Amino acid sequence: MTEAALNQQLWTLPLDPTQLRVLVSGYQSWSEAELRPLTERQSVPLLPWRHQQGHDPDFLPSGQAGVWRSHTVLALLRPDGSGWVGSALEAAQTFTHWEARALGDSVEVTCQQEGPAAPVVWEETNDVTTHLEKLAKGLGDQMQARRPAPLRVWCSWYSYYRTVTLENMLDNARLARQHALPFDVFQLDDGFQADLGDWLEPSAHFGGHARDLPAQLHDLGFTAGLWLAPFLAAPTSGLFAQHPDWMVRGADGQPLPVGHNWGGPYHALDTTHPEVLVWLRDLAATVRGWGYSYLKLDFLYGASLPAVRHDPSVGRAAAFRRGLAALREGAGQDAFLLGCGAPLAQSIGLVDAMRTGPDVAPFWDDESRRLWLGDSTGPSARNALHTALSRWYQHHWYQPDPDVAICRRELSLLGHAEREAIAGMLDVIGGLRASSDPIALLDEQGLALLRRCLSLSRPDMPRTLTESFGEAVTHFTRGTFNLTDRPLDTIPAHGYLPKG
Ligand code: 9PG
Repeated sequence: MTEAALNQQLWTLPLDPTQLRVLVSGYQSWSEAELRPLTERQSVPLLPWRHQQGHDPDFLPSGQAGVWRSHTVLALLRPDGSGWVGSALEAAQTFTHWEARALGDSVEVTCQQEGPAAPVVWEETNDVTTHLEKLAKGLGDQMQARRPAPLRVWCSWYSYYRTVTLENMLDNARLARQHALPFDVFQLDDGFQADLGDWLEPSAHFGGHARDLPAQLHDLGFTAGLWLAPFLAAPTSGLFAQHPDWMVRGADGQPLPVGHNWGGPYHALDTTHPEVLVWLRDLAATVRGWGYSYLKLDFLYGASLPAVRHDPSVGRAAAFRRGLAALREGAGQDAFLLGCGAPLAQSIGLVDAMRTGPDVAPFWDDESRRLWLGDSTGPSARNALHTALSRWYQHHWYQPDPDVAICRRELSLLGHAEREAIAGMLDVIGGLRASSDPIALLDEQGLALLRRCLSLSRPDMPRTLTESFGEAVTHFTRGTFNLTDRPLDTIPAHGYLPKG
Protein backbone atom coordinates (compact mmCIF):
# COMPACT_ATOMS: atom_id res chain seq x y z
CA MET A 1 0.00 0.00 0.00
CA THR A 2 1.17 3.49 -0.80
CA GLU A 3 -0.30 6.32 1.20
CA ALA A 4 0.61 9.84 0.28
CA ALA A 5 -0.23 13.39 1.19
CA LEU A 6 1.75 14.95 -1.62
CA ASN A 7 0.53 17.14 -4.44
CA GLN A 8 2.01 14.84 -7.06
CA GLN A 9 2.74 11.12 -7.13
CA LEU A 10 4.06 8.90 -9.91
CA TRP A 11 4.08 5.13 -10.25
CA THR A 12 5.66 3.18 -13.12
CA LEU A 13 4.20 -0.29 -13.61
CA PRO A 14 6.12 -2.83 -15.73
CA LEU A 15 3.03 -4.00 -17.63
CA ASP A 16 2.06 -4.55 -21.25
CA PRO A 17 -0.52 -1.79 -21.91
CA THR A 18 -2.25 -3.88 -24.60
CA GLN A 19 -3.38 -6.34 -21.91
CA LEU A 20 -5.09 -3.78 -19.67
CA ARG A 21 -8.45 -2.13 -19.26
CA VAL A 22 -8.99 1.16 -17.48
CA LEU A 23 -12.02 2.31 -15.46
CA VAL A 24 -12.41 6.09 -15.23
CA SER A 25 -14.98 8.51 -13.84
CA GLY A 26 -15.40 12.06 -15.15
CA TYR A 27 -15.54 15.21 -13.08
CA GLN A 28 -19.24 15.88 -12.62
CA SER A 29 -22.65 14.22 -13.01
CA TRP A 30 -22.75 14.56 -16.80
CA SER A 31 -19.10 13.69 -17.63
CA GLU A 32 -18.53 10.15 -18.94
CA ALA A 33 -17.45 7.21 -16.84
CA GLU A 34 -16.06 4.37 -18.93
CA LEU A 35 -14.43 0.94 -18.93
CA ARG A 36 -12.07 0.75 -21.92
CA PRO A 37 -8.96 -0.98 -23.25
CA LEU A 38 -6.08 1.24 -22.08
CA THR A 39 -4.70 1.68 -25.59
CA GLU A 40 -7.94 3.26 -26.89
CA ARG A 41 -8.48 7.00 -27.12
CA GLN A 42 -10.23 9.02 -24.44
CA SER A 43 -12.58 11.40 -26.18
CA VAL A 44 -12.71 15.12 -25.45
CA PRO A 45 -15.41 17.44 -26.86
CA LEU A 46 -14.30 19.26 -29.97
CA LEU A 47 -16.19 22.42 -29.03
CA PRO A 48 -14.42 24.31 -26.23
CA TRP A 49 -17.65 25.71 -24.76
CA ARG A 50 -18.68 22.14 -23.94
CA HIS A 51 -15.59 21.81 -21.73
CA GLN A 52 -17.04 24.10 -19.08
CA GLN A 53 -20.45 22.54 -19.07
CA GLY A 54 -19.52 18.88 -19.13
CA HIS A 55 -16.01 18.64 -17.73
CA ASP A 56 -13.39 20.26 -15.54
CA PRO A 57 -11.67 22.75 -17.88
CA ASP A 58 -8.53 22.44 -15.74
CA PHE A 59 -8.38 18.66 -16.12
CA LEU A 60 -10.08 17.65 -19.35
CA PRO A 61 -10.27 14.15 -20.80
CA SER A 62 -6.95 13.60 -22.59
CA GLY A 63 -8.17 13.33 -26.20
CA GLN A 64 -5.24 10.96 -26.76
CA ALA A 65 -4.89 7.24 -27.37
CA GLY A 66 -3.45 5.41 -24.35
CA VAL A 67 -3.90 8.36 -21.97
CA TRP A 68 -6.87 8.20 -19.59
CA ARG A 69 -7.79 10.82 -17.04
CA SER A 70 -10.08 10.27 -14.11
CA HIS A 71 -11.34 12.18 -11.08
CA THR A 72 -11.06 10.89 -7.50
CA VAL A 73 -10.74 7.19 -8.46
CA LEU A 74 -8.96 5.16 -11.15
CA ALA A 75 -8.63 1.41 -11.77
CA LEU A 76 -6.43 -0.67 -14.07
CA LEU A 77 -7.39 -4.27 -14.79
CA ARG A 78 -5.50 -7.33 -15.92
CA PRO A 79 -7.41 -9.97 -17.91
CA ASP A 80 -7.85 -12.09 -14.75
CA GLY A 81 -9.66 -9.31 -12.84
CA SER A 82 -6.64 -8.39 -10.73
CA GLY A 83 -5.04 -4.98 -11.03
CA TRP A 84 -4.69 -1.64 -9.25
CA VAL A 85 -7.13 0.77 -7.70
CA GLY A 86 -6.42 4.38 -6.79
CA SER A 87 -8.64 6.57 -4.67
CA ALA A 88 -8.59 9.83 -2.80
CA LEU A 89 -9.40 9.30 0.87
CA GLU A 90 -10.78 12.83 1.32
CA ALA A 91 -12.36 15.19 -1.24
CA ALA A 92 -14.01 18.07 0.64
CA GLN A 93 -11.38 20.70 -0.23
CA THR A 94 -9.34 18.93 -2.88
CA PHE A 95 -9.65 17.65 -6.46
CA THR A 96 -7.64 14.48 -7.07
CA HIS A 97 -6.65 14.02 -10.72
CA TRP A 98 -5.50 10.60 -11.94
CA GLU A 99 -3.87 9.80 -15.26
CA ALA A 100 -2.85 6.41 -16.67
CA ARG A 101 -0.45 6.60 -19.61
CA ALA A 102 0.44 3.64 -21.81
CA LEU A 103 4.14 3.63 -22.70
CA GLY A 104 5.85 0.94 -24.83
CA ASP A 105 6.10 -1.81 -22.22
CA SER A 106 4.97 -0.03 -19.10
CA VAL A 107 2.21 2.13 -17.71
CA GLU A 108 2.80 5.39 -15.90
CA VAL A 109 0.21 6.45 -13.36
CA THR A 110 0.20 9.95 -11.96
CA CYS A 111 -1.91 11.52 -9.26
CA GLN A 112 -2.01 15.29 -8.88
CA GLN A 113 -4.09 17.34 -6.56
CA GLU A 114 -5.57 20.78 -6.60
CA GLY A 115 -6.26 22.19 -3.16
CA PRO A 116 -4.81 21.22 0.20
CA ALA A 117 -2.96 17.88 0.08
CA ALA A 118 -5.36 15.01 0.76
CA PRO A 119 -4.36 11.38 1.37
CA VAL A 120 -4.62 8.98 -1.57
CA VAL A 121 -3.98 5.27 -2.03
CA TRP A 122 -2.82 3.37 -5.10
CA GLU A 123 -3.04 -0.33 -4.31
CA GLU A 124 -2.54 -3.63 -6.09
CA THR A 125 -5.36 -6.12 -5.66
CA ASN A 126 -6.39 -9.54 -6.93
CA ASP A 127 -9.99 -8.31 -7.31
CA VAL A 128 -10.50 -4.79 -8.63
CA THR A 129 -14.30 -4.84 -8.18
CA THR A 130 -14.33 -5.55 -4.45
CA HIS A 131 -11.32 -3.36 -3.85
CA LEU A 132 -12.93 -0.38 -5.55
CA GLU A 133 -16.08 -0.97 -3.49
CA LYS A 134 -13.96 -1.00 -0.34
CA LEU A 135 -12.15 2.24 -1.19
CA ALA A 136 -15.39 3.95 -2.27
CA LYS A 137 -16.91 2.99 1.05
CA GLY A 138 -13.83 4.34 2.84
CA LEU A 139 -14.23 7.73 1.13
CA GLY A 140 -17.96 7.76 1.82
CA ASP A 141 -17.40 6.94 5.51
CA GLN A 142 -14.63 9.52 5.85
CA MET A 143 -16.88 12.25 4.42
CA GLN A 144 -19.93 11.10 6.37
CA ALA A 145 -21.93 10.20 3.30
CA ARG A 146 -25.68 10.64 3.63
CA ARG A 147 -27.55 7.64 2.31
CA PRO A 148 -31.21 7.96 3.24
CA ALA A 149 -33.73 5.50 1.82
CA PRO A 150 -34.06 5.98 -1.94
CA LEU A 151 -37.15 7.87 -3.06
CA ARG A 152 -39.52 7.40 -6.00
CA VAL A 153 -39.87 10.67 -7.82
CA TRP A 154 -42.07 12.03 -10.57
CA CYS A 155 -40.21 14.88 -12.30
CA SER A 156 -41.68 17.29 -14.85
CA TRP A 157 -38.62 17.77 -17.05
CA TYR A 158 -38.58 14.92 -19.57
CA SER A 159 -42.12 15.50 -20.83
CA TYR A 160 -42.97 19.12 -20.24
CA TYR A 161 -39.52 20.66 -20.36
CA ARG A 162 -39.58 24.45 -19.87
CA THR A 163 -43.26 24.85 -20.70
CA VAL A 164 -44.42 23.08 -17.53
CA THR A 165 -47.47 24.52 -15.77
CA LEU A 166 -48.82 24.20 -12.27
CA GLU A 167 -51.79 22.36 -13.74
CA ASN A 168 -49.51 19.78 -15.44
CA MET A 169 -48.08 18.96 -12.03
CA LEU A 170 -51.46 18.58 -10.40
CA ASP A 171 -52.95 16.56 -13.28
CA ASN A 172 -50.13 14.04 -13.00
CA ALA A 173 -50.23 13.94 -9.22
CA ARG A 174 -54.00 13.27 -9.28
CA LEU A 175 -53.60 10.51 -11.86
CA ALA A 176 -50.75 8.95 -9.89
CA ARG A 177 -53.04 8.83 -6.87
CA GLN A 178 -55.92 7.36 -8.90
CA HIS A 179 -53.66 4.61 -10.25
CA ALA A 180 -52.09 4.12 -6.81
CA LEU A 181 -48.64 4.58 -8.31
CA PRO A 182 -46.03 4.36 -5.55
CA PHE A 183 -44.39 7.78 -5.94
CA ASP A 184 -43.01 9.53 -2.85
CA VAL A 185 -42.20 12.91 -4.44
CA PHE A 186 -43.66 15.13 -7.14
CA GLN A 187 -40.85 17.38 -8.32
CA LEU A 188 -41.31 20.55 -10.36
CA ASP A 189 -38.37 21.10 -12.71
CA ASP A 190 -37.02 24.02 -14.73
CA GLY A 191 -39.65 26.40 -16.21
CA PHE A 192 -41.57 27.73 -13.19
CA GLN A 193 -39.22 30.68 -12.56
CA ALA A 194 -39.17 34.16 -14.10
CA ASP A 195 -35.47 33.85 -15.05
CA LEU A 196 -32.34 32.00 -14.09
CA GLY A 197 -31.60 33.49 -10.67
CA ASP A 198 -35.08 34.99 -10.22
CA TRP A 199 -36.45 31.94 -8.45
CA LEU A 200 -38.99 33.75 -6.33
CA GLU A 201 -40.99 35.15 -9.26
CA PRO A 202 -43.05 32.92 -11.59
CA SER A 203 -42.60 32.61 -15.34
CA ALA A 204 -45.43 34.02 -17.47
CA HIS A 205 -46.61 30.63 -18.71
CA PHE A 206 -46.55 28.71 -15.41
CA GLY A 207 -50.12 29.59 -14.53
CA GLY A 208 -49.56 30.22 -10.84
CA HIS A 209 -46.74 30.45 -8.37
CA ALA A 210 -44.45 27.61 -7.27
CA ARG A 211 -45.28 28.38 -3.64
CA ASP A 212 -48.91 27.39 -4.27
CA LEU A 213 -48.08 23.82 -5.28
CA PRO A 214 -46.77 22.04 -2.15
CA ALA A 215 -49.99 22.20 -0.11
CA GLN A 216 -51.94 20.64 -2.99
CA LEU A 217 -49.31 17.91 -3.44
CA HIS A 218 -49.36 17.23 0.30
CA ASP A 219 -53.17 16.84 0.14
CA LEU A 220 -52.64 14.17 -2.50
CA GLY A 221 -50.13 12.45 -0.22
CA PHE A 222 -46.88 13.44 -1.95
CA THR A 223 -43.74 15.23 -0.84
CA ALA A 224 -43.16 18.41 -2.87
CA GLY A 225 -39.90 18.74 -4.81
CA LEU A 226 -38.41 21.74 -6.59
CA TRP A 227 -35.58 22.22 -9.10
CA LEU A 228 -33.17 25.11 -8.71
CA ALA A 229 -29.90 26.00 -10.41
CA PRO A 230 -28.97 28.03 -7.34
CA PHE A 231 -25.43 29.00 -8.38
CA LEU A 232 -26.48 30.43 -11.78
CA ALA A 233 -27.70 33.83 -12.92
CA ALA A 234 -28.79 34.84 -16.42
CA PRO A 235 -27.42 38.19 -17.66
CA THR A 236 -31.08 39.22 -18.08
CA SER A 237 -32.03 38.37 -14.48
CA GLY A 238 -32.84 40.78 -11.69
CA LEU A 239 -30.28 38.91 -9.56
CA PHE A 240 -27.52 39.79 -12.02
CA ALA A 241 -28.69 43.39 -12.42
CA GLN A 242 -28.79 43.94 -8.66
CA HIS A 243 -25.58 42.12 -7.77
CA PRO A 244 -23.09 42.10 -10.63
CA ASP A 245 -20.36 41.98 -7.97
CA TRP A 246 -21.62 38.56 -6.79
CA MET A 247 -20.47 36.76 -9.95
CA VAL A 248 -17.24 34.84 -10.48
CA ARG A 249 -15.03 36.70 -12.93
CA GLY A 250 -12.63 36.02 -15.74
CA ALA A 251 -9.08 37.34 -15.90
CA ASP A 252 -10.51 40.41 -17.70
CA GLY A 253 -12.49 41.33 -14.58
CA GLN A 254 -15.83 40.70 -16.32
CA PRO A 255 -18.47 38.24 -15.03
CA LEU A 256 -17.39 34.89 -16.46
CA PRO A 257 -19.77 33.10 -18.86
CA VAL A 258 -19.95 29.58 -17.36
CA GLY A 259 -22.02 27.78 -19.98
CA HIS A 260 -24.54 28.15 -22.75
CA ASN A 261 -28.08 26.89 -22.22
CA TRP A 262 -31.47 28.63 -22.08
CA GLY A 263 -30.61 30.29 -25.39
CA GLY A 264 -27.50 32.14 -24.29
CA PRO A 265 -24.57 32.36 -21.92
CA TYR A 266 -25.05 32.61 -18.16
CA HIS A 267 -23.00 33.44 -15.08
CA ALA A 268 -22.27 31.87 -11.70
CA LEU A 269 -22.36 33.16 -8.15
CA ASP A 270 -19.10 33.58 -6.27
CA THR A 271 -19.49 31.33 -3.25
CA THR A 272 -16.49 32.90 -1.51
CA HIS A 273 -18.50 36.13 -1.18
CA PRO A 274 -20.17 36.30 2.26
CA GLU A 275 -23.30 38.00 0.86
CA VAL A 276 -23.73 35.21 -1.68
CA LEU A 277 -23.68 32.61 1.07
CA VAL A 278 -26.42 34.52 2.91
CA TRP A 279 -28.48 34.70 -0.32
CA LEU A 280 -28.09 30.95 -0.91
CA ARG A 281 -29.04 30.08 2.64
CA ASP A 282 -32.09 32.35 2.48
CA LEU A 283 -33.12 30.98 -0.93
CA ALA A 284 -33.08 27.39 0.32
CA ALA A 285 -34.88 28.42 3.51
CA THR A 286 -37.52 30.32 1.50
CA VAL A 287 -38.43 27.40 -0.78
CA ARG A 288 -38.37 25.09 2.22
CA GLY A 289 -40.80 27.52 3.84
CA TRP A 290 -43.04 27.20 0.77
CA GLY A 291 -43.24 23.47 1.56
CA TYR A 292 -40.54 21.95 -0.65
CA SER A 293 -38.53 19.45 1.39
CA TYR A 294 -36.96 17.79 -1.69
CA LEU A 295 -34.64 19.99 -3.75
CA LYS A 296 -32.96 19.08 -7.04
CA LEU A 297 -29.93 21.39 -7.06
CA ASP A 298 -28.71 21.54 -10.64
CA PHE A 299 -25.79 23.03 -12.60
CA LEU A 300 -23.79 23.02 -9.37
CA TYR A 301 -20.50 22.89 -11.33
CA GLY A 302 -20.95 26.66 -11.82
CA ALA A 303 -19.42 27.31 -8.39
CA SER A 304 -16.35 25.15 -8.98
CA LEU A 305 -15.02 26.45 -12.31
CA PRO A 306 -11.61 28.07 -12.59
CA ALA A 307 -12.32 31.81 -12.09
CA VAL A 308 -11.30 34.94 -10.22
CA ARG A 309 -13.08 34.98 -6.86
CA HIS A 310 -13.77 37.51 -4.11
CA ASP A 311 -11.54 35.55 -1.73
CA PRO A 312 -8.62 34.25 -3.79
CA SER A 313 -7.32 32.19 -0.87
CA VAL A 314 -10.25 29.75 -1.22
CA GLY A 315 -9.67 26.91 -3.70
CA ARG A 316 -12.28 25.77 -6.22
CA ALA A 317 -13.35 22.65 -4.36
CA ALA A 318 -13.64 24.55 -1.07
CA ALA A 319 -15.57 27.38 -2.77
CA PHE A 320 -18.03 24.87 -4.20
CA ARG A 321 -18.50 23.21 -0.84
CA ARG A 322 -19.16 26.52 0.93
CA GLY A 323 -21.99 27.21 -1.48
CA LEU A 324 -23.46 23.74 -1.08
CA ALA A 325 -23.13 23.93 2.72
CA ALA A 326 -25.06 27.23 2.71
CA LEU A 327 -27.88 25.56 0.75
CA ARG A 328 -27.91 22.63 3.17
CA GLU A 329 -28.05 25.01 6.11
CA GLY A 330 -30.99 26.92 4.63
CA ALA A 331 -32.91 23.80 3.58
CA GLY A 332 -32.38 22.07 6.92
CA GLN A 333 -30.75 18.79 7.88
CA ASP A 334 -33.98 16.91 7.19
CA ALA A 335 -34.40 18.19 3.63
CA PHE A 336 -33.61 15.73 0.82
CA LEU A 337 -31.03 17.30 -1.51
CA LEU A 338 -30.32 15.83 -4.94
CA GLY A 339 -27.16 17.16 -6.61
CA CYS A 340 -27.01 17.38 -10.42
CA GLY A 341 -24.37 18.68 -12.82
CA ALA A 342 -22.19 18.63 -9.72
CA PRO A 343 -18.59 17.72 -8.90
CA LEU A 344 -19.19 14.25 -7.50
CA ALA A 345 -16.88 13.42 -4.61
CA GLN A 346 -16.82 17.04 -3.40
CA SER A 347 -20.56 16.76 -2.69
CA ILE A 348 -20.36 13.72 -0.39
CA GLY A 349 -21.85 14.35 3.04
CA LEU A 350 -23.89 17.37 1.92
CA VAL A 351 -26.21 15.81 -0.66
CA ASP A 352 -28.55 12.87 -0.11
CA ALA A 353 -28.53 11.80 -3.73
CA MET A 354 -26.56 12.60 -6.87
CA ARG A 355 -27.16 12.31 -10.60
CA THR A 356 -24.48 9.93 -11.76
CA GLY A 357 -24.83 10.34 -15.53
CA PRO A 358 -26.07 12.54 -18.36
CA ASP A 359 -29.79 13.02 -19.00
CA VAL A 360 -31.89 10.14 -20.28
CA ALA A 361 -33.78 11.02 -23.47
CA PRO A 362 -36.60 9.30 -25.39
CA PHE A 363 -34.08 8.06 -27.97
CA TRP A 364 -31.11 5.71 -27.74
CA ASP A 365 -28.12 7.63 -29.08
CA ASP A 366 -27.10 11.02 -30.42
CA GLU A 367 -24.44 9.57 -32.64
CA SER A 368 -23.34 12.68 -34.48
CA ARG A 369 -22.76 14.63 -31.26
CA ARG A 370 -21.06 11.67 -29.59
CA LEU A 371 -18.86 10.50 -32.45
CA TRP A 372 -18.25 13.57 -34.57
CA LEU A 373 -18.18 16.20 -31.83
CA GLY A 374 -16.57 13.84 -29.29
CA ASP A 375 -19.24 14.73 -26.72
CA SER A 376 -20.96 11.95 -24.77
CA THR A 377 -22.30 14.25 -22.06
CA GLY A 378 -25.49 15.03 -24.00
CA PRO A 379 -28.93 13.56 -23.34
CA SER A 380 -29.50 9.99 -24.61
CA ALA A 381 -30.49 6.67 -23.11
CA ARG A 382 -27.15 5.22 -24.23
CA ASN A 383 -25.06 7.94 -22.55
CA ALA A 384 -27.08 7.75 -19.34
CA LEU A 385 -26.74 3.97 -19.05
CA HIS A 386 -23.09 3.96 -20.07
CA THR A 387 -22.03 6.40 -17.38
CA ALA A 388 -24.36 5.47 -14.50
CA LEU A 389 -23.44 1.76 -14.86
CA SER A 390 -19.71 2.57 -14.85
CA ARG A 391 -20.21 4.44 -11.53
CA TRP A 392 -22.06 1.61 -9.77
CA TYR A 393 -19.73 1.80 -6.68
CA GLN A 394 -20.78 5.39 -5.93
CA HIS A 395 -23.75 4.16 -3.88
CA HIS A 396 -21.26 4.46 -1.01
CA TRP A 397 -21.10 8.24 -1.59
CA TYR A 398 -24.83 9.11 -1.85
CA GLN A 399 -27.99 7.62 -3.29
CA PRO A 400 -27.19 7.36 -6.99
CA ASP A 401 -29.77 8.87 -9.34
CA PRO A 402 -29.28 7.37 -12.80
CA ASP A 403 -32.15 9.55 -14.10
CA VAL A 404 -35.65 8.71 -15.26
CA ALA A 405 -37.19 5.56 -16.66
CA ILE A 406 -39.13 6.06 -19.88
CA CYS A 407 -42.13 3.75 -19.92
CA ARG A 408 -44.38 5.44 -22.47
CA ARG A 409 -44.39 4.30 -26.09
CA GLU A 410 -45.89 7.51 -27.44
CA LEU A 411 -43.58 10.52 -27.81
CA SER A 412 -40.58 8.23 -27.63
CA LEU A 413 -38.28 6.61 -30.15
CA LEU A 414 -37.14 3.94 -27.70
CA GLY A 415 -37.95 0.32 -28.50
CA HIS A 416 -38.87 -2.51 -26.15
CA ALA A 417 -35.27 -3.67 -25.60
CA GLU A 418 -34.16 -0.11 -24.83
CA ARG A 419 -36.93 0.48 -22.30
CA GLU A 420 -36.02 -2.83 -20.63
CA ALA A 421 -32.33 -1.80 -20.55
CA ILE A 422 -33.25 1.37 -18.63
CA ALA A 423 -35.40 -0.69 -16.23
CA GLY A 424 -32.52 -3.15 -15.74
CA MET A 425 -30.12 -0.30 -15.09
CA LEU A 426 -32.39 1.15 -12.39
CA ASP A 427 -32.52 -2.27 -10.75
CA VAL A 428 -28.75 -2.92 -10.67
CA ILE A 429 -27.87 0.64 -9.58
CA GLY A 430 -30.40 0.39 -6.75
CA GLY A 431 -30.74 4.12 -6.02
CA LEU A 432 -33.40 6.74 -6.70
CA ARG A 433 -36.29 5.92 -9.04
CA ALA A 434 -37.76 8.57 -11.24
CA SER A 435 -40.19 8.99 -14.09
CA SER A 436 -41.37 11.92 -16.17
CA ASP A 437 -43.96 10.14 -18.27
CA PRO A 438 -47.29 12.00 -18.51
CA ILE A 439 -49.38 9.42 -16.69
CA ALA A 440 -52.28 9.92 -19.10
CA LEU A 441 -50.03 8.53 -21.87
CA LEU A 442 -49.48 5.20 -20.11
CA ASP A 443 -51.58 2.18 -21.07
CA GLU A 444 -51.66 -1.05 -19.04
CA GLN A 445 -48.30 -2.12 -20.40
CA GLY A 446 -46.72 1.27 -19.68
CA LEU A 447 -48.16 1.34 -16.15
CA ALA A 448 -46.86 -2.18 -15.48
CA LEU A 449 -43.35 -1.21 -16.61
CA LEU A 450 -43.51 1.96 -14.51
CA ARG A 451 -44.47 -0.05 -11.41
CA ARG A 452 -41.49 -2.34 -12.05
CA CYS A 453 -39.19 0.67 -12.46
CA LEU A 454 -40.44 2.07 -9.15
CA SER A 455 -39.68 -1.08 -7.14
CA LEU A 456 -36.69 -0.43 -4.96
CA SER A 457 -33.66 -2.73 -4.95
CA ARG A 458 -30.25 -3.02 -3.35
CA PRO A 459 -27.25 -1.98 -5.47
CA ASP A 460 -25.80 -4.90 -7.46
CA MET A 461 -22.10 -5.53 -8.23
CA PRO A 462 -20.38 -6.25 -11.52
CA ARG A 463 -19.67 -9.95 -12.00
CA THR A 464 -16.66 -9.05 -14.12
CA LEU A 465 -14.87 -5.94 -15.33
CA THR A 466 -12.68 -7.80 -17.80
CA GLU A 467 -15.49 -8.23 -20.31
CA SER A 468 -17.81 -5.54 -21.63
CA PHE A 469 -20.60 -5.36 -24.19
CA GLY A 470 -19.98 -1.71 -24.94
CA GLU A 471 -17.47 0.72 -23.49
CA ALA A 472 -18.88 0.59 -19.99
CA VAL A 473 -19.44 -1.77 -17.07
CA THR A 474 -22.09 -4.12 -18.49
CA HIS A 475 -21.77 -7.51 -16.76
CA PHE A 476 -23.57 -7.49 -13.39
CA THR A 477 -24.45 -10.41 -11.15
CA ARG A 478 -28.18 -9.83 -11.80
CA GLY A 479 -27.88 -9.52 -15.56
CA THR A 480 -25.97 -8.31 -18.59
CA PHE A 481 -26.37 -5.16 -20.67
CA ASN A 482 -25.55 -4.98 -24.35
CA LEU A 483 -24.81 -1.34 -25.12
CA THR A 484 -23.49 -2.14 -28.59
CA ASP A 485 -25.42 -1.78 -31.84
CA ARG A 486 -25.58 -5.52 -32.61
CA PRO A 487 -26.99 -8.56 -30.80
CA LEU A 488 -24.42 -10.26 -28.56
CA ASP A 489 -24.72 -13.53 -26.64
CA THR A 490 -28.54 -13.67 -27.23
CA ILE A 491 -28.95 -10.12 -25.86
CA PRO A 492 -30.53 -7.71 -28.36
CA ALA A 493 -28.67 -4.54 -29.31
CA HIS A 494 -29.25 -1.85 -26.61
CA GLY A 495 -30.83 -4.55 -24.44
CA TYR A 496 -30.61 -6.22 -21.05
CA LEU A 497 -30.82 -9.89 -20.13
CA PRO A 498 -31.62 -10.63 -16.50
CA LYS A 499 -29.84 -13.69 -15.16
CA GLY A 500 -31.73 -16.95 -14.74
C1 9PG B 1 -33.39 21.48 -16.70
C2 9PG B 1 -32.57 20.23 -16.91
C3 9PG B 1 -33.11 19.02 -16.12
C4 9PG B 1 -32.16 17.85 -16.24
C5 9PG B 1 -30.77 18.27 -15.79
C6 9PG B 1 -30.31 19.47 -16.63
O1 9PG B 1 -24.66 19.98 -20.59
N1 9PG B 1 -25.73 20.55 -20.85
O2 9PG B 1 -25.82 21.39 -21.74
C7 9PG B 1 -26.87 20.18 -20.12
C8 9PG B 1 -28.00 20.98 -20.20
C9 9PG B 1 -29.13 20.61 -19.47
C10 9PG B 1 -29.10 19.46 -18.70
C11 9PG B 1 -27.98 18.68 -18.65
C12 9PG B 1 -26.85 19.04 -19.35
O3 9PG B 1 -30.21 19.08 -18.00
O4 9PG B 1 -29.83 17.24 -15.90
O5 9PG B 1 -32.59 16.76 -15.45
O6 9PG B 1 -33.28 19.36 -14.76
O7 9PG B 1 -31.24 20.53 -16.52
O8 9PG B 1 -32.90 22.54 -17.47
